[in-house]
Amino acid sequence: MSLRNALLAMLTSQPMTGYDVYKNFQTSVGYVWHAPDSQIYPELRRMEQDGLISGETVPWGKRGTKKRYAITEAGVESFQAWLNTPPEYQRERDPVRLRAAYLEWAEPEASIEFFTAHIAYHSARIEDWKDMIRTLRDHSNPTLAKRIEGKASGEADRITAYKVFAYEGMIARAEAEIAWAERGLELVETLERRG
Ligand code: VNL
Repeated sequence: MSLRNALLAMLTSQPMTGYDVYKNFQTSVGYVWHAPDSQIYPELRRMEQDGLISGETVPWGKRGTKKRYAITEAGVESFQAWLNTPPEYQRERDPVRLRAAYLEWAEPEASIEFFTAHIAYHSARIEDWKDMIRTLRDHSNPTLAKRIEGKASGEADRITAYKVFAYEGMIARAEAEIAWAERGLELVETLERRG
């Protein structure tokens, strides 16, 4: 269901071919909802069958054609119904905390490696998200640029502010992960000190 909404989000910016959906996805909403092309193309076909998007055949190259998807009225309604309904929460399935809970079984070196990798992963993601915030603020992100094309500047600011806010949430969470992993390194140091 979430992938479907992420794809509807893409098509609220402009009509696109499947390939353009895929490309735009990877440089926008894919930063908060990762999905490979093997999920995107079949889901677009199902969404067309369900009437949420409509595929129009348009000329392509010398003699070819391609299908361009546009969100339908039913698609917009479904997207808004989702946004106007509170989210459903899934109970925890957290591989990192599961592992942390049993580090008494691990080699201390492996525990140190675990927390160090955790810090490196989240640090890298923070950099990606900060870059994204920059390209949202300066409107150079191609998906956002299309989305705000022809819009009054107040409306463009409103559209942009929510996207920036989403990334600020991602960054805040990653910073908390890093702080936690740093405490984990200290804990391993304290608990596994030998001799
Ligand atoms: C959009 C553009 C969304 C860039 C994004 O992430 C993004 C958009 C949610 O215009 O839909 O990073």
